[in-house]
Amino acid sequence: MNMQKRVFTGLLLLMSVAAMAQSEPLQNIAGRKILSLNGRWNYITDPYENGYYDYRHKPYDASASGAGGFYDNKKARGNDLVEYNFDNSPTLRVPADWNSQSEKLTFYEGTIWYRQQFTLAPAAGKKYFLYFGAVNYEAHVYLNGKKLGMHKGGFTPFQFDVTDKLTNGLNTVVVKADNTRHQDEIPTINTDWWNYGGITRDVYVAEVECTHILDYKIQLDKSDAKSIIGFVSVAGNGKGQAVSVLIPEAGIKTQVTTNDSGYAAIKLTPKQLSLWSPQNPKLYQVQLVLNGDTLTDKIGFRTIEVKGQDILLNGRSVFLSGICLHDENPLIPGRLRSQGDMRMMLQWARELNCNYVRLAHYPHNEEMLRLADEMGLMVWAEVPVYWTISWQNPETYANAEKQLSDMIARDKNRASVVVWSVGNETPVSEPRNVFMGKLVARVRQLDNTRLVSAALEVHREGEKAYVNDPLGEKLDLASFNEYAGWYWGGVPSNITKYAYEVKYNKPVLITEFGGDALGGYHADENTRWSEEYQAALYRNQFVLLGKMPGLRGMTPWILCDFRSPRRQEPYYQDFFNRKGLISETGKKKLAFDVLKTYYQTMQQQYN
Ligand code: GCB
Repeated sequence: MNMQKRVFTGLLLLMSVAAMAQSEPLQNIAGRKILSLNGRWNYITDPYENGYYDYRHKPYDASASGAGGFYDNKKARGNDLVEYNFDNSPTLRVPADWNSQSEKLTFYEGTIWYRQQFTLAPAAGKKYFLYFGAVNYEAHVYLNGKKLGMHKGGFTPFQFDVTDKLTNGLNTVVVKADNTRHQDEIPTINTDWWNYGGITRDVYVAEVECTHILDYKIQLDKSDAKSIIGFVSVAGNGKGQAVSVLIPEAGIKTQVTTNDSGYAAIKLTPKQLSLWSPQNPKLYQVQLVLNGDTLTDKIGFRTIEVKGQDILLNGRSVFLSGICLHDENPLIPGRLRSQGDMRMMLQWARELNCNYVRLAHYPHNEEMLRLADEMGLMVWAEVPVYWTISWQNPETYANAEKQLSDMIARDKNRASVVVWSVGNETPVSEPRNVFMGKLVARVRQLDNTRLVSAALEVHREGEKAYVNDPLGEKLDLASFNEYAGWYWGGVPSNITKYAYEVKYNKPVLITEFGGDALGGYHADENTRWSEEYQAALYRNQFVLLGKMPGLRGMTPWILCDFRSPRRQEPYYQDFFNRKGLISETGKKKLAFDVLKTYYQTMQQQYN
């Protein structure tokens, strides 16, 4: 086990914390005092959920004693009948998906039990949280045999207050991770990506003071480059706490005092700021000090707004030269596991002359957003409200809204994020319009410093392609996916005869276009699956899209080939979606350079 950072010492304070429920995650987890539980975890594959249900299919953890499940972490003594054993079970790396770690697990969907042990000497008067960056999809978490709670949603963080559940000495965490797909969940059963299971992101124990900074937001006002706005919230004895806010390099040193709910608004007017942009990804060190304890972050300041058909970054019209990314390293292939993986992906985007990325179709790792801040890439961030969701189920809506607000809560301090997306290719209907409209309204309540959008669809009549989804009225951008030259429109040279008719006077952003090419397969421009076909598709797309005067950016689909169970053509696809500009062996296809050159031209036009 990787015992990172400071290891805690001291005695456990026996505090009676009322509920051990899930608590709102700490802002900036990596900036806290943390013990990493990353590393090798023992695991048990449990397709029949024997470790969760008894033979009458009743959950053990709902019984009077709460005992009986694998989370008891039992060991047979003598002749005892115990039909599992974590000690003798194999291990999986955390963070990482399970599918990429064992051939037996490549296609596995269901329950896997994880166990990790760590020693800790909890200190008196401190609070402890067990934090998970993400577990796909449903996680039941137990500490020392006691259930902490359950979390749904494969891409957002969650934590539990474990202050009075920790033992001074050896502690055991058991997680039941279940990635079974269900119609009513977010995402639903049908997606075009691999349903990677497991504890895919970091796990930490964080130690904080009983009264501590829980959350903060510090961002430039959306349309006023002179004001930094936001808030700080204090948990514990939060009322009337003085919090100092320092941005030394910008000459800011001020103090705010929290109200009865532990909340204080922040409004700062720095004399001068060097604004964040892809050309100048300037980040300021921001310090929040409470009772002598300093929490440090690196934050960039920029404005983003829409004016007519222009997108203004720091008041200047920009063209978003982007590319879509999945949270998947094609070379594993599997979920990104480390900062190195993430840097590789974003470096490839920079090499393409991108100033922007679409992190499809769900929240990516927090570290990815921090890297985008540092590397100067604007970001479209999205929730997995993808294709045909159960629009009429109130629980499904609540789940979507929760994932959306958790994503915003986590990433609201990242200058790189310029667009929050509420979903992708959702089919128009009244219940869907209501569902999506509510999500848009929710984003506007939560964050008024960014744009709100969604990836819409087009419908065609003859040679006209219309963008008139009623949801478009509520969005800041006319953003849509279109697959001329692949799913319709014939061969690439044919697509320039089409024309788009966009109903809204808003900046047009093409959120997807593309076609499959098997890396290394060469043929003529009319032969599907060849690199030449894909390159020709890109060239003709630029002509087609260039007909729209409002075109302000694009994120073709996609940077790298990625795994998908929907892609079954055995030779060309072999369970890979091949629309990547980079193959699963890391080879750049011909279209990579075509897009790179186009972006160079666009950047020259806009500079
Ligand atoms: C889309 C989806 C994306 C798919 C892509 C494709 O429209 O948004 O998730 O992977 O098309 O390759 O068909």
